[in-house]
Amino acid sequence: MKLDKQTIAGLAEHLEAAELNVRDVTKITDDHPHMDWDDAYAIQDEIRRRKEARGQRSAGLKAGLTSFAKMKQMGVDTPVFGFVTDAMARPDGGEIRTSELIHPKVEAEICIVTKAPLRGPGCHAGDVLAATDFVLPAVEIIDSRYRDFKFDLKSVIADNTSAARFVAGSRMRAVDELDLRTLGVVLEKNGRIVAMAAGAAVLGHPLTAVAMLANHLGARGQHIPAGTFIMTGGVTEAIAVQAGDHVAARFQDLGTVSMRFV
Ligand code: OOG
Ligand code: MG
Repeated sequence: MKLDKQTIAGLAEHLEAAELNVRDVTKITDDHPHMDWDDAYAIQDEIRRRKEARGQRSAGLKAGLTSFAKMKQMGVDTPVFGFVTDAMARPDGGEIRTSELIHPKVEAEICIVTKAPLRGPGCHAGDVLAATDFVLPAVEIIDSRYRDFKFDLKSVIADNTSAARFVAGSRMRAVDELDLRTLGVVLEKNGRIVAMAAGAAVLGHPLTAVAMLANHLGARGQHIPAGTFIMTGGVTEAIAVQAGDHVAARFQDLGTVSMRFV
């Protein structure tokens, strides 16, 4: 760790204020070029603590920058991990208020819920398969607090990996009924196809992202508990949306997740 406790708390407050006031900020590594990975996750942990102190509950974990399309779009090469809370959840088919967001983008994600704890290091996709209760689809609405989505990995980790809203679908399937590599996803905006991919776009197999998350937590003395909802990361590049847009993500075997931006 390169930053002291007070600086970490100050940066968490700074980034949360940007979120709550719907105002973008410059990336924090501009002012703190020496901050390290532990500092970045410590800032994210402090943001989680602040949200929980205000009564929000953890609703799950997320992996991000796991697909080659997303890594290319954002110019990075390593996945990142974050969390979502109950306050970020929106119903399938519902409305998302853009006045609460800076510059939202949508991404289609294959998600799981675990039925057994997952502990790294040494966790692999097979362990994740054995610990998966069911698979479900979701759309994540990301909203980087950084101006023009311009960030580096440490800055985006501190900013809870741009987490803002998410909409989970209601069709769940057993993992052994699906081939998550060939599972197709079509993302539509206003009835037009804007992106498409198969599950293999996420690190070759979406459950690899969960194994990486378990290994990441294991290195920090934490684990993924049973019953955890986990988003494995956008399968395609993220698509910008604005008020008036209708988005539908059509997942092979998992149904459609839709929402309207108002
Ligand atoms: C970071 C969040 C990435 C995903 O699914 O790839 C993410 C960003 O692109 O702003 O959630
Ligand atoms: Mg995402």
